[in-house]
Amino acid sequence: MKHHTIQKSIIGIGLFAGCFSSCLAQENKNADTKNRPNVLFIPIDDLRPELGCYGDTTIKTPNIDRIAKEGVVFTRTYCQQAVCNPSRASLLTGMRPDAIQVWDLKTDFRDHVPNVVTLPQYFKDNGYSSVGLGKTFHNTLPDTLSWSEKPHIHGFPFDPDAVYASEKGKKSIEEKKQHYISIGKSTIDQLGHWYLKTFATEMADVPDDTYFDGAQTTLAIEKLQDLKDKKEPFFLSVGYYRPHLPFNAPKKYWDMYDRDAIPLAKNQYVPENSPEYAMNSCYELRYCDDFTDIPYPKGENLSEDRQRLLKHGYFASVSYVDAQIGRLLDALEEQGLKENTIIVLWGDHGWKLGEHNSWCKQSNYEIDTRSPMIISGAGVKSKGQKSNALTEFVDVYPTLCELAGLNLPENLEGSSLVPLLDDTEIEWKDAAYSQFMRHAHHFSKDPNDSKMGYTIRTNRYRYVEWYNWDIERSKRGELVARELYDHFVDEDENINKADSPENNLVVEKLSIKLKEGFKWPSKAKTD
Ligand SMILES: [Ca+2]
Repeated sequence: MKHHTIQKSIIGIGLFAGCFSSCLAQENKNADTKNRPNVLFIPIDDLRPELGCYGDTTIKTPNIDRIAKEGVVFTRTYCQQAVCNPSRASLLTGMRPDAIQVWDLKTDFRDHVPNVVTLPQYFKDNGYSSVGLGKTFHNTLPDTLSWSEKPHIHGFPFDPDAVYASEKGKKSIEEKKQHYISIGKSTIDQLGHWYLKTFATEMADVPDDTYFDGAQTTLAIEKLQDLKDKKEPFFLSVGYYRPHLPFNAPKKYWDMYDRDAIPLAKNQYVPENSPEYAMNSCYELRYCDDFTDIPYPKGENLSEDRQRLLKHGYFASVSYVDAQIGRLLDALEEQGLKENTIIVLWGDHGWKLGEHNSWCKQSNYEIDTRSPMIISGAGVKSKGQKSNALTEFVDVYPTLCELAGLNLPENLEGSSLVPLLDDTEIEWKDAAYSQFMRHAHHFSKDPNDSKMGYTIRTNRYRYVEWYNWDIERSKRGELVARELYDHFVDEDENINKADSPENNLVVEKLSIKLKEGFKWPSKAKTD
């Protein structure tokens, strides 16, 4: 049996990344470029692993399931931080959030690792046409260096995640706009569009292409034809905005579900004995005009009607995106590109739909860190299989390099999953690592009270260590809390058992493993 325990250093390697990768690019270029496989890369915003191919029987995702039939569904893949920008920046650089120092929504990884070569950029440097549609990197940080081409669709805002098409929705936007004008405020983006968000959901009887995800699929299908004609391999990313809030989707996808038959979350309470800052505040949902009054996770439950509306909207949004993926797959087949194309589909983190009495993402819990990932198509031997191996988003970059026959840049922190794509049963990594930075203003009156939680997931346990965090100096302070969840008896992570004396030895071992994984000095700095 092969055993992979690769956990490379995560500190101080970013600066070297650019030089090393460009040297490698030249070496790769000299090899045969034309016969390399294409990559169809499908990031889906806020998609949690509740899909037909993951065993769910309520949600309808026949097209994502089509991808699964031609590849491997990874049932235990973990993002490195459960929120868009750090998760995506980490996956796309192949480096962990601490190495690129991206832990929030505003930091550009190039501020800290300016010369790092991203995954699409590396393929571009190696003779690929690298085309980025929609959201691959975080909305406001599209990283133009990564792409040969980064097309946008005329008429949509720069960040087309909030588009309203119903009369009610359009009226709400117009009223908000007039209000902003009346108080001398504007939210006009770089393309001259107003960017406004109002309601959390919209059921509009409109064609798929009225919203951006449909429109970009039409463009992607045209691009496939262009890319085929170019006769060089392509890396095409089609990044979907739904099911991120607002859950605005055409009516026909809402009509696929009986709202009253959608099951609600079983564990509508925060984990027992957990620190307050471990849970998110649901601010993203509270930002929507029709959900400003929602309770915090430690408060009451959201009414059943409102829970059902949100779950229905989320499911409709997932099925809307699934249908667009079906159009893409059909085009790939019609163009004769299917045989030589690798497909990677991933959601950037999990999402809570009432679990832990919470909504949205942004925690270290299983429900937020566990993310969907399917690798399918060219070069994947185990078709229609599931892998229960502990895998991480940092593994995507080296996997795609190996499948495409490209050398691995030295700075990558993950392991190629190709051995698992060949045989899903082999022994693999014994732990996956994630983290989350909690800004003080979400839970404390003290602006210097921010925390960083580091977590490790093993076959049996989730273990978390929370530290004080100095945001200005990006420095870890003292350990302030621990959490331990035993998945053998508590798979939903409802009872923190870190302080139970019978777990002392387990906690001690997991603490050592956590520090080893994050490559901290043996005497952790606590200044
Ligand atoms: Ca996201």
